[in-house]
Amino acid sequence: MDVWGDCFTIAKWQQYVAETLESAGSTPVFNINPKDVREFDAIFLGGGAAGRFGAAYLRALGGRVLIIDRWPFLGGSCPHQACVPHHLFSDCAAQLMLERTFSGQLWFQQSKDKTVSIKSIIEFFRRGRVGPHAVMNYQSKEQLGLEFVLNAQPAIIDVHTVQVGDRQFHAKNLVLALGAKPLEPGMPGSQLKGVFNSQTLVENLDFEPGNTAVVIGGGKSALEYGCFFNATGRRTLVVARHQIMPMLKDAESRAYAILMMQEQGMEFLENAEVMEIQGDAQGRVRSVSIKTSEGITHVDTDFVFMGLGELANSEQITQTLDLQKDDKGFIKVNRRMQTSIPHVYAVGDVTGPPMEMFKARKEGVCAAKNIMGQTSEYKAADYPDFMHTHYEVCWLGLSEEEARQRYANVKVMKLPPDNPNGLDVGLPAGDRMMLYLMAKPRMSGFQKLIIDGDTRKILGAFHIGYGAKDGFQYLNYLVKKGLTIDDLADMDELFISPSYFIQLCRLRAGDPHFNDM
Ligand code: FAD
Ligand code: KPC
Repeated sequence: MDVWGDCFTIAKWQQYVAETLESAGSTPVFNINPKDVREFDAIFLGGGAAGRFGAAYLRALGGRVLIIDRWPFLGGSCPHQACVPHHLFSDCAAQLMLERTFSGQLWFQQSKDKTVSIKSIIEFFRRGRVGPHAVMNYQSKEQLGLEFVLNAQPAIIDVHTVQVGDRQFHAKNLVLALGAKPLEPGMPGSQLKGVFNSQTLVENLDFEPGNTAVVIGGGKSALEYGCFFNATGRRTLVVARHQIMPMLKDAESRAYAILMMQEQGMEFLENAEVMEIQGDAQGRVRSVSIKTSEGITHVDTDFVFMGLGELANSEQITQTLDLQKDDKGFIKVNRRMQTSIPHVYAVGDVTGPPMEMFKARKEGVCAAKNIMGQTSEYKAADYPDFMHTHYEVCWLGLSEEEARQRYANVKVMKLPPDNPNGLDVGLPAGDRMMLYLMAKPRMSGFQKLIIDGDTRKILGAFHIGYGAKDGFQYLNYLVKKGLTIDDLADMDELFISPSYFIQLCRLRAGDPHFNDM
Protein backbone atom coordinates (compact mmCIF):
# COMPACT_ATOMS: atom_id res chain seq x y z
CA MET A 1 0.00 0.00 0.00
CA ASP A 2 1.39 3.42 -1.00
CA VAL A 3 0.16 6.25 1.22
CA TRP A 4 2.30 9.24 0.21
CA GLY A 5 -0.01 12.13 -0.60
CA ASP A 6 -3.00 10.64 1.25
CA CYS A 7 -3.75 12.49 4.47
CA PHE A 8 -4.14 9.83 7.14
CA THR A 9 -6.02 11.18 10.14
CA ILE A 10 -5.20 9.91 13.63
CA ALA A 11 -8.47 7.95 13.58
CA LYS A 12 -7.58 6.32 10.26
CA TRP A 13 -4.14 5.30 11.55
CA GLN A 14 -5.77 3.95 14.70
CA GLN A 15 -8.06 1.74 12.66
CA TYR A 16 -5.24 0.60 10.39
CA VAL A 17 -2.89 -0.27 13.27
CA ALA A 18 -5.63 -2.09 15.22
CA GLU A 19 -6.65 -4.16 12.18
CA THR A 20 -3.09 -4.95 11.17
CA LEU A 21 -2.06 -6.03 14.67
CA GLU A 22 -5.19 -8.15 14.90
CA SER A 23 -4.73 -9.84 11.53
CA ALA A 24 -0.92 -10.03 11.55
CA GLY A 25 -1.26 -8.92 7.90
CA SER A 26 2.01 -8.77 6.01
CA THR A 27 1.38 -6.06 3.40
CA PRO A 28 3.89 -3.23 3.89
CA VAL A 29 2.84 0.42 3.95
CA PHE A 30 5.09 2.57 1.79
CA ASN A 31 5.18 6.28 2.57
CA ILE A 32 7.77 7.40 0.06
CA ASN A 33 7.88 10.66 -1.86
CA PRO A 34 7.96 9.67 -5.55
CA LYS A 35 8.97 13.19 -6.57
CA ASP A 36 12.14 13.28 -4.47
CA VAL A 37 14.88 11.85 -6.65
CA ARG A 38 17.73 12.34 -4.15
CA GLU A 39 19.55 9.30 -2.81
CA PHE A 40 18.75 8.65 0.84
CA ASP A 41 21.41 9.95 3.23
CA ALA A 42 20.44 7.18 5.60
CA ILE A 43 18.10 4.26 6.03
CA PHE A 44 17.13 3.72 9.66
CA LEU A 45 16.29 0.09 10.36
CA GLY A 46 13.89 0.41 13.27
CA GLY A 47 11.57 3.34 13.90
CA GLY A 48 11.46 3.33 17.69
CA ALA A 49 12.68 6.16 19.91
CA ALA A 50 16.21 6.00 18.47
CA GLY A 51 15.18 5.61 14.83
CA ARG A 52 12.34 8.09 14.83
CA PHE A 53 14.26 10.87 16.59
CA GLY A 54 17.37 10.24 14.50
CA ALA A 55 15.39 10.31 11.27
CA ALA A 56 13.46 13.44 12.23
CA TYR A 57 16.68 15.26 13.09
CA LEU A 58 18.39 14.15 9.92
CA ARG A 59 15.49 15.45 7.84
CA ALA A 60 15.49 18.69 9.82
CA LEU A 61 19.14 19.14 8.84
CA GLY A 62 18.14 18.95 5.19
CA GLY A 63 18.89 15.29 4.52
CA ARG A 64 16.73 12.58 3.00
CA VAL A 65 15.96 9.66 5.25
CA LEU A 66 13.92 6.46 5.19
CA ILE A 67 12.73 4.47 8.22
CA ILE A 68 11.88 0.79 7.80
CA ASP A 69 10.11 -1.04 10.63
CA ARG A 70 8.56 -4.49 11.03
CA TRP A 71 5.63 -3.08 13.03
CA PRO A 72 2.70 -1.18 11.49
CA PHE A 73 3.51 1.90 13.56
CA LEU A 74 6.44 4.11 14.51
CA GLY A 75 7.51 4.72 18.10
CA GLY A 76 8.82 1.20 18.72
CA SER A 77 8.60 -0.77 21.91
CA CYS A 78 7.92 2.19 24.23
CA PRO A 79 4.21 2.51 23.41
CA HIS A 80 3.80 -1.15 22.47
CA GLN A 81 5.40 -3.22 25.19
CA ALA A 82 7.59 -1.08 27.47
CA CYS A 83 7.23 2.45 28.92
CA VAL A 84 3.54 2.95 28.23
CA PRO A 85 2.29 -0.34 29.73
CA HIS A 86 4.81 0.08 32.56
CA HIS A 87 3.37 3.50 33.39
CA LEU A 88 -0.19 2.20 33.12
CA PHE A 89 0.60 -0.61 35.56
CA SER A 90 2.40 1.80 37.90
CA ASP A 91 -0.58 4.18 37.80
CA CYS A 92 -2.78 1.20 38.73
CA ALA A 93 -0.42 0.24 41.57
CA ALA A 94 -0.47 3.76 43.03
CA GLN A 95 -4.25 4.01 42.74
CA LEU A 96 -4.84 0.57 44.22
CA MET A 97 -2.51 1.27 47.15
CA LEU A 98 -4.49 4.42 47.87
CA GLU A 99 -7.81 2.57 47.71
CA ARG A 100 -6.56 -0.25 49.94
CA THR A 101 -5.04 2.12 52.47
CA PHE A 102 -8.27 4.08 52.80
CA SER A 103 -10.60 1.11 52.30
CA GLY A 104 -13.92 1.88 54.00
CA GLN A 105 -12.84 5.37 55.10
CA LEU A 106 -14.02 8.73 53.79
CA TRP A 107 -15.62 8.01 50.38
CA PHE A 108 -13.49 4.93 49.66
CA GLN A 109 -15.28 1.63 49.10
CA GLN A 110 -14.29 -1.48 51.01
CA SER A 111 -11.45 -2.96 48.97
CA LYS A 112 -9.11 -4.60 51.47
CA ASP A 113 -9.65 -8.17 50.32
CA LYS A 114 -10.51 -7.40 46.73
CA THR A 115 -8.45 -8.99 43.96
CA VAL A 116 -8.30 -6.94 40.78
CA SER A 117 -8.16 -8.64 37.38
CA ILE A 118 -4.71 -8.43 35.77
CA LYS A 119 -6.11 -9.91 32.58
CA SER A 120 -8.64 -7.12 32.14
CA ILE A 121 -5.96 -4.43 32.68
CA ILE A 122 -3.79 -6.10 30.03
CA GLU A 123 -6.74 -6.26 27.61
CA PHE A 124 -7.51 -2.64 28.40
CA PHE A 125 -3.92 -1.77 27.48
CA ARG A 126 -4.00 -3.80 24.25
CA ARG A 127 -7.09 -1.92 23.10
CA GLY A 128 -5.74 1.47 24.16
CA ARG A 129 -2.18 1.29 22.85
CA VAL A 130 -3.23 1.90 19.26
CA GLY A 131 -3.99 5.50 20.33
CA PRO A 132 -0.31 6.40 20.90
CA HIS A 133 0.63 4.32 17.83
CA ALA A 134 -1.70 6.37 15.65
CA VAL A 135 -0.35 9.66 17.01
CA MET A 136 3.24 8.57 16.27
CA ASN A 137 2.31 7.70 12.65
CA TYR A 138 0.35 10.90 12.16
CA GLN A 139 3.06 13.08 13.69
CA SER A 140 5.79 11.37 11.65
CA LYS A 141 3.93 11.56 8.34
CA GLU A 142 1.90 14.75 8.44
CA GLN A 143 3.92 16.93 10.81
CA LEU A 144 7.52 15.76 10.41
CA GLY A 145 7.27 14.78 6.75
CA LEU A 146 9.16 11.54 7.30
CA GLU A 147 9.38 8.83 4.67
CA PHE A 148 8.90 5.31 5.97
CA VAL A 149 7.99 1.72 5.22
CA LEU A 150 5.98 -0.03 7.94
CA ASN A 151 4.82 -3.58 8.53
CA ALA A 152 7.85 -4.67 6.55
CA GLN A 153 10.38 -7.49 6.65
CA PRO A 154 13.55 -5.78 5.41
CA ALA A 155 16.47 -7.76 4.01
CA ILE A 156 19.92 -6.19 4.04
CA ILE A 157 21.57 -6.72 0.70
CA ASP A 158 24.71 -4.74 1.60
CA VAL A 159 25.73 -1.69 3.64
CA HIS A 160 23.99 0.62 1.18
CA THR A 161 21.02 -1.49 0.07
CA VAL A 162 17.91 -2.74 1.83
CA GLN A 163 15.09 -4.68 0.20
CA VAL A 164 11.41 -4.87 1.18
CA GLY A 165 9.40 -7.26 -0.97
CA ASP A 166 10.53 -6.55 -4.52
CA ARG A 167 11.60 -2.94 -3.84
CA GLN A 168 15.21 -2.00 -3.18
CA PHE A 169 16.27 1.14 -1.37
CA HIS A 170 19.75 2.65 -1.55
CA ALA A 171 21.36 4.99 0.96
CA LYS A 172 24.75 6.45 1.78
CA ASN A 173 24.49 5.16 5.34
CA LEU A 174 22.68 2.52 7.33
CA VAL A 175 21.57 3.16 10.91
CA LEU A 176 20.67 0.15 13.05
CA ALA A 177 18.00 1.13 15.56
CA LEU A 178 16.66 -2.35 16.20
CA GLY A 179 16.11 -2.21 19.96
CA ALA A 180 16.34 -5.09 22.43
CA LYS A 181 14.20 -7.85 23.87
CA PRO A 182 13.85 -9.46 27.31
CA LEU A 183 16.50 -11.98 28.24
CA GLU A 184 15.24 -15.55 28.25
CA PRO A 185 17.06 -17.45 30.97
CA GLY A 186 16.28 -20.95 29.68
CA MET A 187 15.87 -22.45 33.16
CA PRO A 188 13.89 -25.70 33.33
CA GLY A 189 10.22 -24.84 32.95
CA SER A 190 10.70 -21.36 31.49
CA GLN A 191 8.65 -22.35 28.40
CA LEU A 192 5.58 -23.34 30.43
CA LYS A 193 2.28 -21.50 30.01
CA GLY A 194 2.12 -18.94 32.78
CA VAL A 195 5.74 -17.72 32.50
CA PHE A 196 5.94 -14.17 31.17
CA ASN A 197 8.30 -11.29 30.57
CA SER A 198 7.44 -7.65 29.84
CA GLN A 199 6.73 -8.45 26.15
CA THR A 200 4.84 -11.70 26.46
CA LEU A 201 2.75 -10.41 29.37
CA VAL A 202 1.09 -7.77 27.23
CA GLU A 203 0.94 -9.94 24.10
CA ASN A 204 -0.04 -13.35 25.41
CA LEU A 205 -1.71 -13.25 28.83
CA ASP A 206 -5.02 -15.05 28.28
CA PHE A 207 -5.93 -16.29 31.77
CA GLU A 208 -6.51 -14.71 35.15
CA PRO A 209 -3.46 -15.32 37.34
CA GLY A 210 -4.22 -16.96 40.69
CA ASN A 211 -3.39 -15.54 44.08
CA THR A 212 0.42 -15.82 43.98
CA ALA A 213 2.87 -14.14 41.61
CA VAL A 214 6.55 -15.12 41.58
CA VAL A 215 8.82 -12.46 40.13
CA ILE A 216 12.38 -13.31 39.12
CA GLY A 217 14.90 -10.47 39.22
CA GLY A 218 15.55 -7.49 41.47
CA GLY A 219 15.91 -4.61 39.01
CA LYS A 220 13.53 -2.05 37.57
CA SER A 221 11.13 -4.25 35.56
CA ALA A 222 10.99 -6.95 38.24
CA LEU A 223 10.06 -4.48 40.98
CA GLU A 224 7.80 -2.30 38.85
CA TYR A 225 5.75 -5.22 37.61
CA GLY A 226 5.97 -6.95 41.01
CA CYS A 227 4.46 -3.93 42.78
CA PHE A 228 1.66 -3.91 40.22
CA PHE A 229 0.86 -7.59 40.82
CA ASN A 230 0.98 -6.97 44.57
CA ALA A 231 -1.33 -3.99 44.28
CA THR A 232 -3.91 -6.11 42.45
CA GLY A 233 -4.21 -8.10 45.67
CA ARG A 234 -1.88 -11.04 44.99
CA ARG A 235 0.83 -12.43 47.17
CA THR A 236 3.99 -11.35 45.36
CA LEU A 237 7.34 -12.97 45.97
CA VAL A 238 10.41 -11.41 44.36
CA VAL A 239 13.37 -13.75 43.96
CA ALA A 240 16.68 -12.01 43.24
CA ARG A 241 20.08 -13.54 42.73
CA HIS A 242 21.73 -10.58 44.48
CA GLN A 243 20.24 -7.55 46.27
CA ILE A 244 17.02 -6.02 45.05
CA MET A 245 17.00 -2.42 43.83
CA PRO A 246 20.78 -2.15 43.44
CA MET A 247 20.45 0.97 41.29
CA LEU A 248 19.24 3.09 44.23
CA LYS A 249 22.60 3.77 45.81
CA ASP A 250 21.57 5.93 48.75
CA ALA A 251 21.12 3.44 51.61
CA GLU A 252 18.53 5.45 53.53
CA SER A 253 16.39 6.17 50.46
CA ARG A 254 16.62 2.54 49.39
CA ALA A 255 15.66 1.36 52.88
CA TYR A 256 12.56 3.58 52.83
CA ALA A 257 11.56 2.40 49.35
CA ILE A 258 11.95 -1.25 50.37
CA LEU A 259 10.16 -0.79 53.70
CA MET A 260 7.19 0.77 51.93
CA MET A 261 7.03 -2.19 49.53
CA GLN A 262 7.23 -4.62 52.44
CA GLU A 263 4.46 -2.80 54.26
CA GLN A 264 2.33 -3.39 51.17
CA GLY A 265 3.06 -7.10 51.59
CA MET A 266 5.81 -7.54 48.99
CA GLU A 267 8.09 -10.45 49.89
CA PHE A 268 11.75 -10.53 48.91
CA LEU A 269 14.15 -13.43 48.70
CA GLU A 270 17.61 -12.00 48.04
CA ASN A 271 20.69 -14.08 47.19
CA ALA A 272 18.26 -16.70 46.01
CA GLU A 273 17.69 -18.42 42.70
CA VAL A 274 14.74 -20.04 40.97
CA MET A 275 16.11 -23.46 40.04
CA GLU A 276 13.11 -24.84 38.20
CA ILE A 277 9.53 -24.05 37.28
CA GLN A 278 7.29 -27.12 37.53
CA GLY A 279 4.29 -27.65 35.29
CA ASP A 280 1.09 -29.67 35.35
CA ALA A 281 -0.12 -32.18 32.76
CA GLN A 282 -1.48 -29.35 30.55
CA GLY A 283 1.89 -27.61 30.46
CA ARG A 284 0.84 -24.84 32.84
CA VAL A 285 2.96 -23.51 35.67
CA ARG A 286 2.19 -25.25 38.97
CA SER A 287 5.07 -24.26 41.26
CA VAL A 288 8.65 -23.01 41.45
CA SER A 289 11.68 -24.34 43.34
CA ILE A 290 13.87 -21.67 44.87
CA LYS A 291 17.36 -22.15 46.24
CA THR A 292 18.21 -19.96 49.22
CA SER A 293 21.03 -20.06 51.76
CA GLU A 294 18.72 -22.20 53.89
CA GLY A 295 18.02 -24.80 51.23
CA ILE A 296 15.37 -25.40 48.58
CA THR A 297 11.89 -24.04 49.05
CA HIS A 298 8.80 -24.62 46.87
CA VAL A 299 6.10 -22.07 46.12
CA ASP A 300 2.78 -22.95 44.45
CA THR A 301 1.86 -20.50 41.70
CA ASP A 302 0.45 -20.37 38.18
CA PHE A 303 2.10 -17.06 37.33
CA VAL A 304 5.81 -16.31 36.98
CA PHE A 305 7.23 -13.02 35.72
CA MET A 306 10.83 -12.68 34.56
CA GLY A 307 12.50 -9.28 34.79
CA LEU A 308 16.04 -10.27 34.01
CA GLY A 309 17.39 -7.63 31.66
CA GLU A 310 17.62 -7.26 27.92
CA LEU A 311 19.36 -8.74 24.93
CA ALA A 312 20.09 -6.82 21.69
CA ASN A 313 18.00 -7.46 18.56
CA SER A 314 21.22 -7.99 16.67
CA GLU A 315 21.30 -11.70 15.71
CA GLN A 316 19.60 -11.31 12.36
CA ILE A 317 21.60 -8.28 11.26
CA THR A 318 24.93 -9.84 12.13
CA GLN A 319 24.17 -12.75 9.82
CA THR A 320 24.67 -10.28 6.97
CA LEU A 321 27.02 -7.69 8.47
CA ASP A 322 30.16 -8.71 10.32
CA LEU A 323 29.71 -6.16 13.11
CA GLN A 324 31.66 -6.09 16.34
CA LYS A 325 29.42 -6.90 19.31
CA ASP A 326 30.00 -7.31 23.02
CA ASP A 327 29.42 -10.60 24.86
CA LYS A 328 25.69 -9.78 25.29
CA GLY A 329 25.20 -9.12 21.58
CA PHE A 330 25.08 -5.33 21.92
CA ILE A 331 26.56 -3.63 18.86
CA LYS A 332 29.76 -1.77 19.65
CA VAL A 333 29.82 1.90 18.70
CA ASN A 334 32.15 4.80 19.25
CA ARG A 335 30.92 8.13 20.62
CA ARG A 336 29.79 9.17 17.14
CA MET A 337 27.56 6.06 16.99
CA GLN A 338 29.73 4.50 14.28
CA THR A 339 30.00 0.73 14.31
CA SER A 340 33.04 -1.29 13.23
CA ILE A 341 31.82 -1.09 9.59
CA PRO A 342 32.14 2.25 7.75
CA HIS A 343 28.79 3.90 6.93
CA VAL A 344 26.96 1.69 9.45
CA TYR A 345 25.76 3.36 12.65
CA ALA A 346 23.90 1.85 15.62
CA VAL A 347 21.70 3.71 18.12
CA GLY A 348 19.42 3.02 21.09
CA ASP A 349 18.94 -0.20 23.03
CA VAL A 350 20.78 -2.24 20.40
CA THR A 351 24.01 -0.56 21.63
CA GLY A 352 23.42 -1.60 25.26
CA PRO A 353 22.67 0.09 28.56
CA PRO A 354 21.47 2.42 29.84
CA MET A 355 18.22 1.33 28.21
CA GLU A 356 16.35 4.59 28.53
CA MET A 357 14.33 6.70 26.15
CA PHE A 358 16.51 9.79 26.45
CA LYS A 359 19.59 7.78 25.59
CA ALA A 360 17.95 6.11 22.56
CA ARG A 361 16.64 9.41 21.23
CA LYS A 362 19.90 11.30 21.82
CA GLU A 363 21.95 8.56 20.16
CA GLY A 364 19.64 8.77 17.14
CA VAL A 365 20.18 12.52 16.95
CA CYS A 366 23.94 12.09 17.38
CA ALA A 367 24.12 9.66 14.45
CA ALA A 368 22.01 12.01 12.31
CA LYS A 369 24.37 14.93 12.97
CA ASN A 370 27.43 12.90 12.06
CA ILE A 371 25.80 11.60 8.89
CA MET A 372 24.99 15.15 7.88
CA GLY A 373 28.60 16.25 8.23
CA GLN A 374 28.60 17.66 11.75
CA THR A 375 30.89 16.28 14.43
CA SER A 376 28.82 15.05 17.33
CA GLU A 377 29.71 12.78 20.24
CA TYR A 378 27.42 11.29 22.85
CA LYS A 379 27.87 9.03 25.84
CA ALA A 380 25.17 8.82 28.48
CA ALA A 381 26.66 9.99 31.78
CA ASP A 382 25.49 11.77 34.93
CA TYR A 383 21.87 11.36 34.03
CA PRO A 384 18.88 11.45 36.40
CA ASP A 385 16.98 8.22 36.81
CA PHE A 386 13.70 6.89 38.15
CA MET A 387 11.69 3.75 38.69
CA HIS A 388 8.32 2.89 40.13
CA THR A 389 7.45 0.90 43.19
CA HIS A 390 3.92 1.78 44.32
CA TYR A 391 5.54 5.20 44.31
CA GLU A 392 7.74 7.05 41.87
CA VAL A 393 11.37 6.89 42.95
CA CYS A 394 13.75 9.52 41.47
CA TRP A 395 17.42 10.06 41.94
CA LEU A 396 20.41 11.95 40.57
CA GLY A 397 24.07 12.45 41.41
CA LEU A 398 25.83 10.91 44.38
CA SER A 399 24.38 8.95 47.28
CA GLU A 400 25.26 10.13 50.78
CA GLU A 401 27.74 7.25 51.08
CA GLU A 402 29.44 8.05 47.76
CA ALA A 403 29.57 11.74 48.65
CA ARG A 404 31.20 11.04 52.02
CA GLN A 405 33.91 9.01 50.30
CA ARG A 406 34.76 11.87 47.98
CA TYR A 407 34.09 15.01 50.04
CA ALA A 408 35.24 15.98 53.54
CA ASN A 409 32.33 18.21 54.50
CA VAL A 410 29.08 16.62 53.34
CA LYS A 411 25.79 18.12 54.50
CA VAL A 412 22.41 16.45 54.21
CA MET A 413 18.92 17.92 54.16
CA LYS A 414 16.03 15.56 54.34
CA LEU A 415 12.37 15.15 55.08
CA PRO A 416 11.05 13.71 57.26
CA PRO A 417 13.80 14.64 59.72
CA ASP A 418 15.36 11.90 61.85
CA ASN A 419 12.79 11.03 64.47
CA PRO A 420 13.27 8.75 67.48
CA ASN A 421 9.67 7.58 67.18
CA GLY A 422 10.10 6.37 63.62
CA LEU A 423 8.68 7.48 60.32
CA ASP A 424 5.27 8.72 61.41
CA VAL A 425 6.06 12.38 60.90
CA GLY A 426 3.59 14.67 59.21
CA LEU A 427 5.97 15.87 56.48
CA PRO A 428 6.89 15.59 53.59
CA ALA A 429 3.66 15.78 51.73
CA GLY A 430 3.80 16.92 48.16
CA ASP A 431 1.51 16.14 45.25
CA ARG A 432 -0.84 13.16 45.77
CA MET A 433 0.36 12.79 49.36
CA MET A 434 -2.14 14.75 51.43
CA LEU A 435 -4.45 11.85 52.25
CA TYR A 436 -1.49 9.79 53.43
CA LEU A 437 -0.16 12.78 55.39
CA MET A 438 -3.35 13.04 57.45
CA ALA A 439 -3.96 9.35 58.06
CA LYS A 440 -0.68 7.45 57.55
CA PRO A 441 2.19 9.96 57.61
CA ARG A 442 4.83 7.26 57.18
CA MET A 443 3.45 6.66 53.69
CA SER A 444 3.79 10.27 52.62
CA GLY A 445 7.25 9.96 51.10
CA PHE A 446 10.93 10.65 51.65
CA GLN A 447 13.37 13.14 50.18
CA LYS A 448 17.01 13.91 50.59
CA LEU A 449 19.50 16.44 49.24
CA ILE A 450 23.26 15.92 49.52
CA ILE A 451 25.52 18.96 49.46
CA ASP A 452 29.25 19.71 49.57
CA GLY A 453 29.44 22.06 52.58
CA ASP A 454 32.67 23.66 51.32
CA THR A 455 31.68 24.61 47.76
CA ARG A 456 27.93 24.61 48.67
CA LYS A 457 27.29 22.62 45.49
CA ILE A 458 24.50 20.05 45.25
CA LEU A 459 25.94 16.55 44.89
CA GLY A 460 22.87 14.33 44.86
CA ALA A 461 19.10 14.25 45.29
CA PHE A 462 16.61 11.47 46.07
CA HIS A 463 12.84 11.49 46.15
CA ILE A 464 10.26 8.82 46.88
CA GLY A 465 6.70 9.97 46.41
CA TYR A 466 4.83 11.30 43.40
CA GLY A 467 5.35 14.12 40.96
CA ALA A 468 9.07 14.84 41.34
CA LYS A 469 10.17 13.16 38.09
CA ASP A 470 9.51 16.27 36.03
CA GLY A 471 11.59 18.44 38.35
CA PHE A 472 14.46 15.96 38.45
CA GLN A 473 15.03 16.25 34.68
CA TYR A 474 15.78 19.95 35.04
CA LEU A 475 17.45 19.69 38.44
CA ASN A 476 20.05 17.29 37.04
CA TYR A 477 20.92 19.73 34.28
CA LEU A 478 21.47 22.46 36.84
CA VAL A 479 23.43 20.20 39.20
CA LYS A 480 25.81 19.35 36.35
CA LYS A 481 26.33 23.08 35.85
CA GLY A 482 27.29 23.55 39.50
CA LEU A 483 23.98 24.40 41.21
CA THR A 484 24.49 25.51 44.82
CA ILE A 485 22.32 25.61 47.92
CA ASP A 486 22.22 29.40 47.39
CA ASP A 487 20.94 29.04 43.80
CA LEU A 488 18.20 26.71 45.02
CA ALA A 489 17.33 29.13 47.79
CA ASP A 490 16.84 31.78 45.12
CA MET A 491 14.34 29.75 43.06
CA ASP A 492 10.56 30.15 43.30
CA GLU A 493 8.81 27.08 44.59
CA LEU A 494 5.29 26.24 43.42
CA PHE A 495 4.23 25.42 46.90
CA ILE A 496 3.34 22.70 47.87
CA SER A 497 5.70 20.96 45.49
CA PRO A 498 6.71 17.33 45.69
CA SER A 499 10.27 18.19 46.55
CA TYR A 500 10.97 20.58 49.41
CA PHE A 501 14.56 21.23 48.40
CA ILE A 502 14.07 24.90 47.55
CA GLN A 503 12.57 25.82 50.90
CA LEU A 504 15.02 23.69 52.89
CA CYS A 505 17.92 25.40 51.14
CA ARG A 506 16.41 28.84 51.77
CA LEU A 507 16.11 28.05 55.47
CA ARG A 508 19.82 27.26 55.63
CA ALA A 509 21.43 29.32 52.89
CA GLY A 510 21.98 32.44 55.02
CA ASP A 511 24.44 30.49 57.17
CA PRO A 512 28.02 30.35 55.84
CA HIS A 513 28.60 27.14 57.83
CA PHE A 514 25.16 25.58 57.48
CA ASN A 515 24.34 22.33 59.19
CA ASP A 516 22.41 19.21 58.31
CA MET A 517 18.68 19.44 58.49
P1 FAD B 1 12.76 0.17 20.18
O1 FAD B 1 11.82 1.20 20.61
O2 FAD B 1 12.58 -1.21 20.68
O3 FAD B 1 12.74 0.19 18.60
C1 FAD B 1 13.28 -0.83 17.84
C2 FAD B 1 12.48 -0.91 16.57
O4 FAD B 1 13.13 -1.79 15.69
C3 FAD B 1 11.08 -1.48 16.81
O5 FAD B 1 10.12 -0.59 16.30
C4 FAD B 1 11.10 -2.79 16.07
O6 FAD B 1 9.87 -3.13 15.47
C5 FAD B 1 12.16 -2.56 15.03
N1 FAD B 1 12.81 -3.79 14.57
C6 FAD B 1 13.43 -4.73 15.30
N2 FAD B 1 13.89 -5.71 14.51
C7 FAD B 1 13.55 -5.36 13.25
C8 FAD B 1 13.76 -5.96 11.98
N3 FAD B 1 14.42 -7.10 11.83
N4 FAD B 1 13.26 -5.34 10.91
C9 FAD B 1 12.58 -4.16 11.03
N5 FAD B 1 12.38 -3.54 12.18
C10 FAD B 1 12.86 -4.14 13.28
N6 FAD B 1 12.67 3.87 29.30
C11 FAD B 1 12.35 5.07 29.83
O7 FAD B 1 13.06 6.05 29.58
N7 FAD B 1 11.26 5.21 30.66
C12 FAD B 1 10.48 4.16 30.99
O8 FAD B 1 9.51 4.31 31.74
C13 FAD B 1 10.79 2.89 30.46
N8 FAD B 1 10.04 1.81 30.77
C14 FAD B 1 10.37 0.60 30.24
C15 FAD B 1 9.63 -0.50 30.61
C16 FAD B 1 9.97 -1.75 30.13
C17 FAD B 1 9.16 -2.95 30.54
C18 FAD B 1 11.06 -1.88 29.22
C19 FAD B 1 11.43 -3.23 28.65
C20 FAD B 1 11.80 -0.79 28.84
C21 FAD B 1 11.47 0.46 29.36
N9 FAD B 1 12.21 1.59 29.02
C22 FAD B 1 11.91 2.79 29.58
C23 FAD B 1 13.30 1.53 28.02
C24 FAD B 1 12.82 2.05 26.66
O9 FAD B 1 11.62 1.41 26.31
C25 FAD B 1 13.88 1.79 25.60
O10 FAD B 1 15.12 2.31 26.04
C26 FAD B 1 13.52 2.42 24.26
O11 FAD B 1 12.25 2.05 23.85
C27 FAD B 1 14.56 2.01 23.23
O12 FAD B 1 14.26 2.57 21.98
P2 FAD B 1 14.95 1.96 20.67
O13 FAD B 1 14.54 2.83 19.54
O14 FAD B 1 16.39 1.72 20.90
O15 FAD B 1 14.28 0.53 20.52
C1 KPC C 1 3.85 8.93 25.31
C2 KPC C 1 4.76 8.66 24.25
O1 KPC C 1 5.35 9.57 23.72
C3 KPC C 1 4.93 7.27 23.96
S1 KPC C 1 5.67 6.67 22.57
C4 KPC C 1 7.15 7.52 22.22
C5 KPC C 1 7.80 6.96 21.05
S2 KPC C 1 8.97 8.01 20.39
O2 KPC C 1 8.41 9.40 20.37
O3 KPC C 1 9.25 7.60 19.02
O4 KPC C 1 10.18 8.00 21.18
